[in-house]
Amino acid sequence: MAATQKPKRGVGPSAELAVPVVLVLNGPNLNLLGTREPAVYGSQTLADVQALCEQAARANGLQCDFRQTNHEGTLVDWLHEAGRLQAGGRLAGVILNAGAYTHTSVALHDAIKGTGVAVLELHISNVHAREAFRHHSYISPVARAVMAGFGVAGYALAVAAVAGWASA
Ligand code: CA2
Repeated sequence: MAATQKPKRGVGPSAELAVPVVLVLNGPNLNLLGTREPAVYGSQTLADVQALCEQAARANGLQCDFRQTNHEGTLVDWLHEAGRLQAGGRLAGVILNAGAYTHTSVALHDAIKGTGVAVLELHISNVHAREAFRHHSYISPVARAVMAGFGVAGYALAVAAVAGWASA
């Protein structure tokens, strides 16, 4: 390959390494999706949402890394990991549904600010149409974008939006 040629994405032995990653992080209780409160969160399970994200990622030329935890510190660690991916030029962006930590966590705010990671804050429900305690987010001031109220279909829309960041 001539020095002026750019390596082609998706070609060659390290092709998978060259595909930008969309990291989809889910916080507490989202493992319960599809089991209760279908009027608020729909009837699809988290496994269904993962399949949706993986399909959207493939369609948009991204590699999807989909995770869920009930632990705040684990989300902080994963944001730090995202920061290292971003520094290595491998991260398209993070889709973060921090669940109830959205409304409580200074630690998540600091992790996003401290790493400079590009975060799309996502909520399945329209948090602004719900209880007052869900109206404030510690994530929004440090997020690049915010989406709420599209149901689980919002995850696929979010993956497409993050793909736009990667190619911008
Ligand atoms: O709308 C969202 O995506 C939320 O982030 C979901 C969180 C909630 O605390 C936020 O205010 C808004 C809760 C996730 C819990 O999901 C469940 C799903 C089914 C059954 C029980 C909980």
